[in-house]
Amino acid sequence: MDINIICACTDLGVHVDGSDLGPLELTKNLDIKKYIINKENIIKSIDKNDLRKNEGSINKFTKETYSCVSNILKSNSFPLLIGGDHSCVIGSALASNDYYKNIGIIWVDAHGDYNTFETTRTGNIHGLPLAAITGYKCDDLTCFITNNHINPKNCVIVGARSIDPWEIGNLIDAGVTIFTTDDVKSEGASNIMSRAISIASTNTSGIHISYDIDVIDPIIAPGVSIPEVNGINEDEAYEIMNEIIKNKDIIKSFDLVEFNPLQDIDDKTKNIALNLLNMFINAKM
Ligand SMILES: [Mn+2]
Repeated sequence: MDINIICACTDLGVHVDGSDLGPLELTKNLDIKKYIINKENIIKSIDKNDLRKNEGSINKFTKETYSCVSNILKSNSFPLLIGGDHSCVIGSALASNDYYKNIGIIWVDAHGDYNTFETTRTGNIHGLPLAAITGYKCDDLTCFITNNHINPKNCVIVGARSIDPWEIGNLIDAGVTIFTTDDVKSEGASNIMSRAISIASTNTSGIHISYDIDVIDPIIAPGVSIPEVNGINEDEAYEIMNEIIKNKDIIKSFDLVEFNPLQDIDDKTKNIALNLLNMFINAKM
């Protein structure tokens, strides 16, 4: 299948700078049709009391990614979005859900990304996208593109180890399945991923994968904006990808996000991200 890459160059969803530089850094040597979406040129809000940081610009960005991914799907190509902070995938996941009608989602991430404007303490919108995508109290981030959301019962988080106490209530209330980093370590990455795929694919037309590179331990992958200690190791990161590849026919769209070149050390994170990307591209093409 023909793959099209969307470079989602934004860091407006987090107070740390640099994830907007990730997409071009990762794709500069890739000979694949590429669309580049740049963040609006604004002075980023880092005001502690602003609990809706850069909301207007993020919504503009979402509109652009939504229409870009929709067009790629209509042309029968596969959308591979490279972020950017995790706020950049609202448009890609919902475009895929609208095109295929009813998909599931697997969120590989150290974080839950399931805050709302009521529960967020930082106002960083990269902590809200999964709630928005599954229609949990974040209509302001999605209503201007679609009224359809992904069913939270078909939503699985893999590798979580940093979920805010007020965020966990949202996740339980919505009915999202959570596999923690400890689950991955005790049951094995392949097993957990295969269970995740089974939950996300039940009564759906396919799966959207959102792979946040901060799921990996920051000692081996320091190049992220919000690192969380005690993450999965490199082998586990590839095992997760291999399980995705095994099920590639039901994977309808894919994001790889949160690589931050300004935080990277000796290209450690970049090299792992490139390995993951190449594994997927080679399998899917
Ligand atoms: Mn994330």
